[in-house]
Amino acid sequence: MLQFPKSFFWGAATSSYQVEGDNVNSDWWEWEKRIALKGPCQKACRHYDLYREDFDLAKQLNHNSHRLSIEWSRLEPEEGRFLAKELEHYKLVIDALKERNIEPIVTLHHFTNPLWFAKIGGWQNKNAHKYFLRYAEKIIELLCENVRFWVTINEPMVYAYHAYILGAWPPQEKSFLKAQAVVDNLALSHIKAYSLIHGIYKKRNLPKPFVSIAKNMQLFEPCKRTLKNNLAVYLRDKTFNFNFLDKLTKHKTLDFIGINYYTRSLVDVKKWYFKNLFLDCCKENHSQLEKNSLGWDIYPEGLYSLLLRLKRYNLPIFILENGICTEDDTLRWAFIYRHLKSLYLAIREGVNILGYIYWSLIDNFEWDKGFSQRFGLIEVDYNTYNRRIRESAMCFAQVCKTGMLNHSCSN
Ligand code: IFM
Repeated sequence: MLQFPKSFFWGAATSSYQVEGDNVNSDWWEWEKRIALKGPCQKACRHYDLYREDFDLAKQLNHNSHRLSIEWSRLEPEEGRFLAKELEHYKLVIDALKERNIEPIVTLHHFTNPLWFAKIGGWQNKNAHKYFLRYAEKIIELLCENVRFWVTINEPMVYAYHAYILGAWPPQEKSFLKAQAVVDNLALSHIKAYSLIHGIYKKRNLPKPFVSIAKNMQLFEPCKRTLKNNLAVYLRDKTFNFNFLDKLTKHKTLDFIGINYYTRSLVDVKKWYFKNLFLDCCKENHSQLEKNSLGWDIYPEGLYSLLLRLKRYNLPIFILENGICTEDDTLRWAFIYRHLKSLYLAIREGVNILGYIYWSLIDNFEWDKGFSQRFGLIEVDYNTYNRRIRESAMCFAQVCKTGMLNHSCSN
């Protein structure tokens, strides 16, 4: 039996576009239509209407915290025009969590943008931070009385990689230079938002908030130990995992470190070109590890070793996402168990961890993969929008209730 700290946060996450439905003023909505994406978002999980029912389920599962995001394109569908109705909606969403004694963790940007913002260059626009801050100010002024945890940007490197290097997400660019500009603008926006948020809380005499980002981290490992592979592992680890955090900590703009962890990445570089050093992955299946339904290696040991390396920042760490898409719910519980064990071992080694948020509370829209991937503790029937609690969710609920981890989960 493994015992976690008493004051641990336990919960699950969602993001607005992936669950709400009908976010018609977002760049993703327009892009899905334009490229005729198979399995477009449409009504998603109808969480916009059903959030109270979903939070009842989270409560029933003993969650004491919940991570969600605000859809910028709903609040500001046209430049500078904020909709009172949508501001009121998010106020009610946060109230609904508070009424259930669930701590809200609020993300300001989770991959999607208002279409008008995308049309003026999105995160490549040198004034991007000004637009972002204007929106951030509105929502922070509105919610500050009820929110302590803010996540400014979700997975900045993942966003830049998919949208500006791989060309898999809107605006489908393939340019390292553009990606770098986007990453710089995201960092600047965080740094400015950090001061903005703290300033608002100070002005209103509220206790200090906790502000961070959600940083996706992967363990990079070489397929074979060659010079090219070793160099690539070093470069990717530095640029993907650490540079962004280094910059924000240098500016003293993180109150904790938010981490999203899913998998490791096997590196196998074919040529000595810049592009290959950063992009080549192991094509032949060298990995013997179990995988999720997207083919990602399940590797809890990677979480442990990254957590120990994060100790050097001397900041508390919050796991803001960790999860598995699978049709096999037994595998889901095994995944959660093994990752929690890694967390426990890291805590024993002196890593200060605030909590663990599973991705995701409910099945949802997995971006360009549509609805086929099932990450949820709760299953969603996309015909009826009925919810069904999975067995793995019940096992996790025991941990949330007792703070104790026991593999043989009996419900
Ligand atoms: O669904 C995504 C989420 O939006 C960001 N983190 C990773 C998840 C699984 O791919």
